[in-house]
Amino acid sequence: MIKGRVRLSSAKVTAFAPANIALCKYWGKRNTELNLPVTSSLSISMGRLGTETTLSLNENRDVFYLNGVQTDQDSVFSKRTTEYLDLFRPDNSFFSVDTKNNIPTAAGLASSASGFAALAGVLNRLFKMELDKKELSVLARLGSGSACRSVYDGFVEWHAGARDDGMDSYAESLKAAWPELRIGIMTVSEKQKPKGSREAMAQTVKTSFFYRNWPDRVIHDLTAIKEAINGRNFELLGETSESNALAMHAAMIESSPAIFYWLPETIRIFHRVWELRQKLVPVYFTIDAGPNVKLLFLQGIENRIIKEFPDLQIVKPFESENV
Ligand code: 2P0
Repeated sequence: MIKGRVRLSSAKVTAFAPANIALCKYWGKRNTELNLPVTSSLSISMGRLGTETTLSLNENRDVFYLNGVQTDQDSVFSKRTTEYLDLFRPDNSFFSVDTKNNIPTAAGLASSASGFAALAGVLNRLFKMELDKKELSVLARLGSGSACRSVYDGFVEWHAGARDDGMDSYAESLKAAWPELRIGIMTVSEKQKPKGSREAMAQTVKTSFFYRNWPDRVIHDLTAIKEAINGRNFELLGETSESNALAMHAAMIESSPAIFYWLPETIRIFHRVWELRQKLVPVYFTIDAGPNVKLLFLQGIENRIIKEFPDLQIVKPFESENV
């Protein structure tokens, strides 16, 4: 179906896609082949942090570069990229893929999300498929679930959909800018995590009793976060996002065997955030499938937060905004 729409091009094409951080998480699939989620989710894209990919056709074999270094054919990166390219590959043709991440690869900052969104973008250009954003989102999802959200800037909702073929499982921009919003990245560890999110997700769905409550939890949290965005209610946004992330981790911790991504430093950061809130400093956190913590706060307290966390990498999600 995808191959039917392609027209060959000899060009070298480049596309950028931002990383994204879920405020209401995607955790669990109803179809592992098509990356169809159990629930909808909602994220914020990370502005200029993400992946830039350059693609061209190559003679004889595929070649992949990750941050300037040619990758081994047997690496996870090469295998996942090859599998994805095979969906589009015309007979007897090969690709050269040059991927540059300005975020730590595999450090819980979802470089696979920006990676597959950028790859879908360059394939769309190289083969002149002229897909709209919604179609691009469906294609990106086939590479990695959360990649369907990285097709857009700003706040993004991924609709879970109900169809078996996944054509109603795509992301959409919420078209709401909140220029004062800041994300602070606290990198606790850049090491490869002990268990990838794909495997962790499947295990949680299969063995966690707490996970049975997750779909209801998401319905509640999505409503609250959208209300918070529409009403610029930062406390509601922060409280709901933080609690949603902890609920996801609770389900993982309660699965068998326990999936526990936090390091001592991760927990220390949680406590520092809670202590600040006790002092009426409005800062919240969210955390993905790894030990790194992302802080949520508004521009007005940026100096206070930098004083508290000098190593923080601050992202202004709406800086180069065009939603
Ligand atoms: C998210 N995560 O919503 C959640 C929160 C991690 C924790 O999406 O198997 O790389 O490729 O669909 O998208 C990470 O999982 O998984 C993720 P696949 P993905 O951002």
